[in-house]
Amino acid sequence: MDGVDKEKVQRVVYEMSKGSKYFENEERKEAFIRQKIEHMRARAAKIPAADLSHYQKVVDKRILELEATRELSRIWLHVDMDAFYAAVETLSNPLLKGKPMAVGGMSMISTANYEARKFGVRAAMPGFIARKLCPELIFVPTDFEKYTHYSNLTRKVFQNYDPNFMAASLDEAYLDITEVCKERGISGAEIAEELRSRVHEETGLTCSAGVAPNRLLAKVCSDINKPNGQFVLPNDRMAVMTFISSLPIRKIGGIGKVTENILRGVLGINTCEEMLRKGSFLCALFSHSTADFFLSVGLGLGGTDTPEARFRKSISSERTFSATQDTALLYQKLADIAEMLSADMQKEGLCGRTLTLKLKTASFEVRTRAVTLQKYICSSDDILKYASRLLKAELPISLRLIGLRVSHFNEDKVGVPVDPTQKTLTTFLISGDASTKIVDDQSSFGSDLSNLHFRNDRETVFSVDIHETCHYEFGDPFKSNPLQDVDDNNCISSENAWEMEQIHELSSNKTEAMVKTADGVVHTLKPSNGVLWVSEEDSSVQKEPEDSNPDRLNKEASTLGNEEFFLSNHIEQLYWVNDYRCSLCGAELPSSFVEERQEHSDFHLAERLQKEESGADSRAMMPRQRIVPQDHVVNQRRRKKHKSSPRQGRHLPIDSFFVKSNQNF
Ligand code: DCP
Ligand code: MG
Repeated sequence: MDGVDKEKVQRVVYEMSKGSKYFENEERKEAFIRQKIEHMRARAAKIPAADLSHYQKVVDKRILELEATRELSRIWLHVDMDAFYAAVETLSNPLLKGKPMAVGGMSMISTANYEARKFGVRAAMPGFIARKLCPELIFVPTDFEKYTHYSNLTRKVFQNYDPNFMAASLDEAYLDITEVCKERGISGAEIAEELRSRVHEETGLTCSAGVAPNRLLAKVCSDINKPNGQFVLPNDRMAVMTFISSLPIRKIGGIGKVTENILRGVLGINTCEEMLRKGSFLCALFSHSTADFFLSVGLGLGGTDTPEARFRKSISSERTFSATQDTALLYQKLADIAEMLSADMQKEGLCGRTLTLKLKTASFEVRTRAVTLQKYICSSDDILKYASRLLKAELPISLRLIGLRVSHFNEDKVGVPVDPTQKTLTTFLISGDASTKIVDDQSSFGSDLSNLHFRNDRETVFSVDIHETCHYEFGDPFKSNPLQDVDDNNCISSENAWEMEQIHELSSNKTEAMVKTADGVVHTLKPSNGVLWVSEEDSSVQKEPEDSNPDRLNKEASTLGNEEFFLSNHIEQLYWVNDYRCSLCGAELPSSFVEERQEHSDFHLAERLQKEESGADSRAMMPRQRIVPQDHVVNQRRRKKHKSSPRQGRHLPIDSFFVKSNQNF
C-alpha cells in the first residue's frame, strides 16, 4: 500500500518475531528456497547451447499454439469486496468508521481496514505485531455468520448479471458478463459500475471490479483501483499484451512468493513478458504443464469457459493448428475431427441431429455454422458429409482452428444414458478424459424437424475451449495448480522438452505410448479427442489435484513448518489415481467435476489441518450446487457429515507457530 513505511514495518516484524518458532520456520524456508535457486541456477548454466536452441523451437511452436487458443469474445468481471470482514464489522458498529481496526485477535488477524493498512497492518499478521505497528488499532472478533449473510446478499446481485457466476470465496466472484453486455447494448465498464452500486445499495458495502477478456486478467484488474474502484482491460490483443508486458509476475493468481523468488532468482524474470523471453529455459527447467502455464501468462491468456450444468447436451472436438488456407489440408483436418468425434460418440452411444462447425480464422474471428438434420447421425461419414457442406460455404478462408459439435441427442435410444456424465468409471478410463470432450448445455438450436435448417452465428457458442495437445487450463483459480513442481521441489529435468515433443507427436499420430520422464515417472499418453490424456503410473509421485487453489501450496509453504509442509505435500497430499480416484480415501471423481474435486480436496485439507491445528480461522466458501452423478452425491453426503469447515486450510494458522505472543504486552 502506498504511504506505508515498509522499512519500519519490516523492522518491527523482525524484532517482534525474532526467536519465535515462526521466525525459525521462516528462516528455514528461506534457506531452502535459496538452496533450490542455487541448484536450479547450476542446472540452467549447464544446459548446452544446442539444447537451448532446440527448446526455443519447441517454445516457439507452443506459443503459436497457445496464441491460437486466444479467446477475445468473452467479457469477464471479477468482483472483490473491500476489506470485507472489517467493512461488515463497521456496518454493525458505525463507531468504528474511520478508525484503524482489525478483525481477529492477538495471535492472528483476518483482515484490517484501509486506515489500519496505512500502518502496515495486514491479513494473516499476528495481532500483537499489528498493535505494535499501530498502537491505536481496535480488534474485533470474527463473526462468520455475519460475513456469510452479507456474502449471500452480494451473490443475489451477481445472479442478475450472470446466473452461473463462480464464487471464489465469500467476498470474491467471477461473472461472465458477455451476454448481459450484448443484451443491454452496454459496455463491461458500465456493467461494472452498475453492479458495484447495486452491491452498495443492497449491503452498504463497497467492492472493486476488474473487467477483462479472461478470468486471470479480470482478477488482476480488480486489484488495480482498490478500494471502491474498477479497471477495464479491453478485449483487444494489443491492449492485453501491453498490459501484461510490465505486469509483475506476483500479480498473477497462482504465482506466490516461492514461485516469484525462484523465477527471479534463477532466470531474472520479474514481469510476465519476460516469461516469453526466457521460454527456452522455462521449457528446459520445468515440466511441460508448468512451462505452458508460464507461457500462457506471458501471453495474457486465462480461463474463458463457463462451466455450467453438468448434464451433457452436446459433444464436440476441436483442433488448433498454424493458420492455413490450404483447402485440402482444411478438409483433411475436418475429416480427422469428424472421425474423432464419431469415435467418442459411439463410445458413449450418442446420436445427434444438430451439427455445429466452429471456425477460428487467422485473424481470430470465431464463426459458428450449424445445421439441424431430420435424422440422427453419429458415423464419421455422416458427420463429415454435413460438416464439409458447412465448411465449403466459407471457402476460401484461412483458419487456425476447426471444431465440430453434435447436439440434440436422441436420448430415448435404448442403452443411451439420459445423463451421459453418469457413465461408469470404466468408461472414463477407456474413453480417456471426459473433460476433453466439450460438455455444453447451450444447445439452443432450432428444433425444426421438417426442414434442413442452417444457422449462421457470428459468435462463440462453444462453452469450453480445449487445446489440441494439452488438457490443462492455465492459471485458473478453478483448475489445477500447474506450479506444483515449482513449489514442491519436483521440477522435471530437461527431458521434459522431449516429453513435450512426444506429446505433440502423439497427438498427431493418434497412437498411445508410454513416456518415461527424467523423474522416473511413466506416463501413459493417450490422445483422445485431439487432447492427450496423461496418466501417471507411478503413484509415488505426487500430482496436484486438478482443482486446487493455485496459490495454496504457496500458502501452505508459508503456513506450515517445513517438516509439516513436506509431510503434507509428499505423504498426505491428495492426488487423483488414474485421474479419477482420490489417493487418500478412494472416492471416485472424474476430472470434469472441478468444483466437487475442489471441495473434496478441501475436505481432506481441513481434516488434516484439524489434526495439526488447535484453532484455525476460516474463510468459508459456500460451494455452489452442481448436478452430479448419483454415486458422487452419495459419497458427497457421506463426506459432508464429517466436514465441519471445508476451507479451513486457506488461511494462515500462524498462531500455532508463535509462542512469544503475550510477552510483548
Ligand atoms: N481473509 C482471511 N485471511 C487471510 C486473507 C483474507 O481470513 N489471510 C478473509 C478476511 C477478508 C476476506 O477473507 O476480509 C476477503 O479476503 P481479501 O483477500 O479479499 O481481503 P479483504 O476483502 O479484507 O481486503 P481487500 O480490500 O484487499 O480485498
Ligand atoms: Mg476482498
